[in-house]
Amino acid sequence: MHRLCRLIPLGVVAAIAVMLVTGCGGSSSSSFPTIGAAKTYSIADFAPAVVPVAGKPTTVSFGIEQPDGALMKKFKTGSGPHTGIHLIFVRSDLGYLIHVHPPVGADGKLAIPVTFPAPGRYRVVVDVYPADARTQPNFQLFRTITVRGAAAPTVLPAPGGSVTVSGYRFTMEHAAKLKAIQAGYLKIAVTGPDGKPATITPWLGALAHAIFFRKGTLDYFHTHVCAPGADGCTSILGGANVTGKQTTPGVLDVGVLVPAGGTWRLFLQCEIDGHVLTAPFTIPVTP
Ligand SMILES: [Cu+2]
Repeated sequence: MHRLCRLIPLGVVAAIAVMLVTGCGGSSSSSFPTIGAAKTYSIADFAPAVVPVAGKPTTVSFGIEQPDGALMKKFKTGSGPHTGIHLIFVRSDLGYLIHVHPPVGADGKLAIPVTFPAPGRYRVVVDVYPADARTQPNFQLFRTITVRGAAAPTVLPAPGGSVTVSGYRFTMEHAAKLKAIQAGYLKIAVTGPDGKPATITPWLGALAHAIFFRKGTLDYFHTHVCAPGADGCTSILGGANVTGKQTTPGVLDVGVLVPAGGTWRLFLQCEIDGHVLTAPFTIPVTP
């Protein structure tokens, strides 16, 4: 079975609308039916909206309210990366990213401790994969969290180059000329502290998670690099799709398929030698 990830273009309401038509009873022919508000999926009981301090664990909790008002209790399961709930926090200047998968309680409540690295305003992306997805495999809901304190602004580096994280070096070896809504690839080589190609271990169902946010609007796109033979690694946007792969050990072909031009930041996440590493790059995309 092919499991595909359809990422919703930003600005589109990430929900299935159920129109309720009321007021149709009776014999009067003079009144028009009243159309109720569209019922959608939404985040319920989100807490906290304000985090007291950076560097200390804070429990973030919420539920996914369904159109019928009940909390969603069943999420998609399986071996690939496109399952359950991805909970992602990105600071509004694209300086920091957190990516976790909160466990689902029997009552549908989700809670997970999160340690924010620095003060500032964070966009919260809840990427939901319902168990009974019919029309689309996933959708996203959004919130904002503010971590108290003065935020030192992040200056995004120039595109390309290298990033060293905990002694591991990520080098952009080739960047395609990227255009909005067209699949393109970035070749990123990873070496260990010894300078040799790194051995990347699958983490959360993928060899690497490529999480993209657009500067300013904080539009979101998320794709994966999978081990050979793994399924559920293709991302679709409009009529285009992209599947990342590891060409040679330690070299990742990361697929990019973003909905709009502008400056994007790629947060490439993978596990090497027991460490989960996040390597950020600046990615220009023409409209
Ligand atoms: Cu992922």
